[in-house]
Amino acid sequence: MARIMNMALLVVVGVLATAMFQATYAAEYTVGGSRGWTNVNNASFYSDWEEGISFNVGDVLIFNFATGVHDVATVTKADYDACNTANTITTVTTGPARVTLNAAGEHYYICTFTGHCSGGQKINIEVGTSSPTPGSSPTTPGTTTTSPPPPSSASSLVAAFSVILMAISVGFFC
Ligand SMILES: *[C@@H]1O[C@H](CO)[C@@H](O)[C@H](O)[C@H]1NC(C)=O
Ligand SMILES: [Cu+2]
Repeated sequence: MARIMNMALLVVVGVLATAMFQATYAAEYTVGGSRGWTNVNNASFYSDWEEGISFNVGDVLIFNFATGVHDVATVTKADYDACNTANTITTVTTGPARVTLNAAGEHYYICTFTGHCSGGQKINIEVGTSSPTPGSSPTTPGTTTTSPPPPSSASSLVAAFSVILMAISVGFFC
């Protein structure tokens, strides 16, 4: 009887740990890396930054900027191309801003401060339909995990926590 209880506990803890790990496995990306979200005066800076990154639904963009000096506006492709700030769809004025990519497709972001977009403070994010990219680690069907570079400290923490939980539950089992 005690052994069955312990086995049940093992299963529950294992499932919980796995669920926690997957729930927090969406990648977080700080746009522009250490330079953050700023007027870079460089037309290719942000497209260079995102080169090689495969964005998936659920991933989070962190626009790192000081409130009142920049902002993040979602715009159409036409307004992105023209740096038109008159028809923004949504604007986040408080930095740093966390923007969750909750739909596949193209997403266009610009800064609406005068001269910033035309100076290169604009980024076009293409979000894939969460099929694993070639070369990523194999996943079980139905999950959306990939191998994002680099893993955020949060997901590492959860991974470590999961391992500890597993170890504890194995201890119960023996
Ligand atoms: C623009 O940014 C890219 C990426 O950081 C860099 O490689 C390039 O040298 C920059 N160009 C200029 C003109 O600063
Ligand atoms: Cu700006």
